[in-house]
Amino acid sequence: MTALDDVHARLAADAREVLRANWVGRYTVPSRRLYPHQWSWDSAFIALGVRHLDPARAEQELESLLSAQWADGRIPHIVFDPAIAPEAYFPGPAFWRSADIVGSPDVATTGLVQPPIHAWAAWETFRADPDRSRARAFLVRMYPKLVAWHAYLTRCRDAGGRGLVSLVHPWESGMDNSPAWDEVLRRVQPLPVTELSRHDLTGAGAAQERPTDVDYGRYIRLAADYRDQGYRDLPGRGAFTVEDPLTNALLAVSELALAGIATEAGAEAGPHRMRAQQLARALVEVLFDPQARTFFPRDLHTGALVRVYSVAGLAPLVVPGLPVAGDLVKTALGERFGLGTVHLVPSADLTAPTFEASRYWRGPAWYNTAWLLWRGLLEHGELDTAEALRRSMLVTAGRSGFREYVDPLTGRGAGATQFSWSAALVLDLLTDPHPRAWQR
Ligand code: 2M8
Repeated sequence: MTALDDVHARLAADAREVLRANWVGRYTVPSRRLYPHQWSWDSAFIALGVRHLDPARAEQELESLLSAQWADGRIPHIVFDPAIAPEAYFPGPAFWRSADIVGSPDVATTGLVQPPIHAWAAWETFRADPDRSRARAFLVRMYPKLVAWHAYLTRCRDAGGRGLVSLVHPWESGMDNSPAWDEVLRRVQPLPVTELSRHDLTGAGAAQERPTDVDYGRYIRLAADYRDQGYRDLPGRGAFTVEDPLTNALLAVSELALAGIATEAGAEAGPHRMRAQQLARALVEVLFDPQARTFFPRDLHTGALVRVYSVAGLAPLVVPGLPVAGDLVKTALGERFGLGTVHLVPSADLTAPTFEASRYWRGPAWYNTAWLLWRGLLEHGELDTAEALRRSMLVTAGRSGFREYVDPLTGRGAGATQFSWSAALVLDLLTDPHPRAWQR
């Protein structure tokens, strides 16, 4: 064993320990203190790592999330654990009142969604141990639920009428306080701070690393409005209605995964491949800016692109055959993201006045978006750049532990410690450094 093997073996052992400590019997909490329930896209990233340790547990992670699916097909962004005190997370079940909605599950949930990476995670989980997974009919059970999930997004969320999914709340993007949302959020009147019970601000330095009270006032206002309209989508647009490149790119890849899942489940793969192509085409036609060499979100109130760079604009690199992949790689390597010269990849433009190295999604580098970029680079044959990014993730995790995010300039860890998806994705990088591309 070389010294590096040794370091990696220790890192993998530490990652396994985080995932063990955060497992609560049916699912994994993102963080014991800050996020003590089940989160939608967290569980998908967690399954991508846990499949290497215990594929049955990765299946259970996803199945437990999908058992809270609504009758309309949506997968809620948080599934509340009834065993956890209601005041442990704000806004909790009493705010969302999901039980009032016909077609909501027995367990309390939010009514928002998160980026649709679930079919991709289910497919990779299956591939970790196909024989055992087939014996449990995992994909046969998952297939109709995942179809219903994508159908909800396609049927109820195409507010722009161009074949793309739109989001109704910044929390749906997974990148809550991204600078890309600043301009759109300005039309939302924030609730006063006296109406917010923020539990996320306890702990040293937390206020400097989390969204501001004004942001939170707007998040709660938007969520309350959506709740008060019974979580109904079309027709009509709430104050925040945007098409997001990361969400739509993950949906395209998940449709490809669904093609594989369909074949396993005895259904037709063709329609899913076609839908993946339609999404990829619409992404480029509607959200790509050739001058800026990146994707931008679109504000459906103005119909215009929001020309604010963020890592979400690079995420479509995960889509196989993307015709503008070369442009995205150039942007990633350029001064705005500094790929190869910084730790991981920053969530927001390093050169913008809004850049903040330690404040949540306004600059810090996150393991999930770096992992997506890594997969995208591999997909498009950028092997050296991909490997450098993988190494940066491993070295940074080795130094700062499995923090929620890191300062991209110094590698200093911030946010929650023992963060589940950071551990899971590092484990994936260590166990599966040369993942199979879609074509193979
Ligand atoms: C963060 O979002 C939640 C709300 O969903 C929060 O701030 O309380 C985001 O980083 C999101 O992407 C993530 O899924 C969630 C749990 O890790 O935390």
